[in-house]
Amino acid sequence: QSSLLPPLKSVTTFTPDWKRRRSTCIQTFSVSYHNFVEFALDETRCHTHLTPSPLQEKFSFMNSKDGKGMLSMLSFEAAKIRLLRSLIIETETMQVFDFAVFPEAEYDVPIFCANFFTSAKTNIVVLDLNPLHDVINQHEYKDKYFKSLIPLGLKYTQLFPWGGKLTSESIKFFSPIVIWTKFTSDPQKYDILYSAFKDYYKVWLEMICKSVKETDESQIVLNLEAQHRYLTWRVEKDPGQGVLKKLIGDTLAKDLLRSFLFNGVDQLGSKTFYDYFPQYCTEEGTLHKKGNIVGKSFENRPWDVTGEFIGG
Ligand code: BLA
Repeated sequence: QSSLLPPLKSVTTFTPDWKRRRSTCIQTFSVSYHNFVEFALDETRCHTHLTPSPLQEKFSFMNSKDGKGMLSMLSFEAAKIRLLRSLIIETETMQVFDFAVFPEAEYDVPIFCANFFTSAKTNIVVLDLNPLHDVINQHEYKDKYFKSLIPLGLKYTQLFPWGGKLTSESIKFFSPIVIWTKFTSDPQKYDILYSAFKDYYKVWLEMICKSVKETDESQIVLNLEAQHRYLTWRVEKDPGQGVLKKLIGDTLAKDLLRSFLFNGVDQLGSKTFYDYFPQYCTEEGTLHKKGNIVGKSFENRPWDVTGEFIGG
């Protein structure tokens, strides 16, 4: 009898938490974003030592209110890296991957950003090295980080057509190599997305490894403000907010956004959303919650093949 039981030791020793938990839910997706995080962590560990973030204690695993979905969170710190964090959401009808790495303010290295939403019908993908500073008008910053990456961007943006109109301000947080796309579920597309993720992450790691600590205090302040502005934008405007609130309720969703996903928004600066984005302030002084007043723009890719901005 007992020989028919699975070898308990190997299960507990070698099966990661998320795999054991997931085996209890119905899997209908041909992609698992856990492989993406595992790749990123392994690759990071080849270059630097990762220490668990203090956030890990509070944010590790959560079930959705209906008990049918789960949220898995990981967070780390490392030299030059203020925060590396990952959120994976798995429900019967969707999978979400939100992975970001935020450099310390002494480095003007872009923020690594992978943001994938998968449902039975569609996939919404943003994969980018989000620039800290203006890459539309500031050629120095753009050339420093993106000039050599244009061919890599072209390779993938030819495979992943532009996803269509998006919230106008978002474009300022994107780089000339941004992959912004939508596609219907297709195993082959996930393979390409995985390659793109690996390639983009490898070049980002190279960037952070090569980066030299800034000593000019005024430049550090600019980097810090750029990070804070980015966090302020995403905390307020993340299109995933609605889904998160439905899954875990308003209070937990807000805490997850402010304390985990966009950690630093309450610590790195004191400016408000209105200070950074005054165009969102209505006459009554309330924030436009739905959509935005500038509207959606950029039907087509606003970067040409040389990485020049052509969005007007
Ligand atoms: C849609 N997510 C989008 C869109 C963008 C992004 C550009 C298109 C809609 C729009 O622009 O209004 C992502 N936008 C970004 C990113 C930046 C930005 C990464 O400005 C960085 C600067 N997305 C999540 C999470 C969920 C999620 C956690 O991050 C779900 C829990 C879902 N994103 C999601 C959904 C949509 C979406 C459901 C489509 C809904 C919509 O269009 O409003």
